[in-house]
Amino acid sequence: MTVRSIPEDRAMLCSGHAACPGCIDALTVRHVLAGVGADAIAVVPPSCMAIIAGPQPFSALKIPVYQPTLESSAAAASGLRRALDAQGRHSTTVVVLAGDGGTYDIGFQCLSSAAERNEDMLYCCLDNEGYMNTGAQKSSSTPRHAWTGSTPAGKTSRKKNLTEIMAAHNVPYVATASVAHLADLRRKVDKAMGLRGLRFLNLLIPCLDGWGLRDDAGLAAARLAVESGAFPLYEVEDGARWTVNSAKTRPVADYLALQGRYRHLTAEQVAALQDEIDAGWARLQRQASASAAPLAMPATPAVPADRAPAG
Ligand SMILES: Cc1ncc(C[n+]2csc(CCOP(=O)(O)OP(=O)(O)O)c2C)c(N)n1
Ligand code: SF4
Ligand SMILES: [Mg+2]
Repeated sequence: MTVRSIPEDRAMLCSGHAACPGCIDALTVRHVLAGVGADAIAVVPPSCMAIIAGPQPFSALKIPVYQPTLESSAAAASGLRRALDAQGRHSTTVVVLAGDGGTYDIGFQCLSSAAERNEDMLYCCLDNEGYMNTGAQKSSSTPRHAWTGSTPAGKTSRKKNLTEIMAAHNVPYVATASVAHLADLRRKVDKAMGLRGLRFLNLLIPCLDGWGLRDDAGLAAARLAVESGAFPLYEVEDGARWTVNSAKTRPVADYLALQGRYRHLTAEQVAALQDEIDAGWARLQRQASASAAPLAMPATPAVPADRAPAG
């Protein structure tokens, strides 16, 4: 068995789903759910993933799906967790599959408070850097200078660094990942599944339509995002131990050139984006080297006794 193969009993996203042809949102979720397994409930707010999962009573997912409002995924997941625990179903995973608009922006308040309470859930942000299923409007995840339907001259502010914000909540596990680096993604899902408490995965999903990509360029864009350092792969345990899992091997210009949303950029704007990425990369390296020192933070908060797995 290779990391690419998914046994039938772990294939939780079926064919016949409604993703745009070629979109790696579906591929990403297929691999995330292969790591999560059948004993799970998905929380899917309005987003591309809600469309992909399908309209009731139809579903492309083999696990139960709860669709909350756009702003309430982490609160809905907290409630489901408590209901499952009250029934003694401690081993059932609550997995959130939300977009960046529903996570960085409108759902952030309840995500932050769920993180503060260390609610036991796997929260996955499917980050396509915009409100894509409603026609590609900007979110606070959209990078500077990118075209969107609501920033026709390019976005003027930078991408919010939600991964670092989540790490600052000192939850057990926070990581970035991409299906273009599949072994790393599957390892991170497995690692998250081995922990309790709030685990947050930020997954980059190049949007074919919103980013101006060819139908077969989703994986290439994801790979270039990592290799240019625009979307570095890293993980943070207990808010304290930072590990970088990728290398920065090419200029951001290679990544930008693939995408229609950056077609209007001047050479100065490309250079400014390169400077921004270089500064972010240097900061990440400093975090990783500083956390190689002995731990100053308490270790992973224990799951409260009344919510500990049975047996
Ligand atoms: C309060 C509220 N405002 C607006 C909407 C309309 N709406 C549904 S999905 C969506 C976009 C969500 O974007 P994101 O979370 O990034 O998911 P994506 O579509 O990009 O996967 C919007 C604006 C809504 N459902 N609820
Ligand atoms: S709108 Fe973009 S992110 Fe959404 S399914 Fe289509 S290609 Fe994928
Ligand atoms: Mg989005």
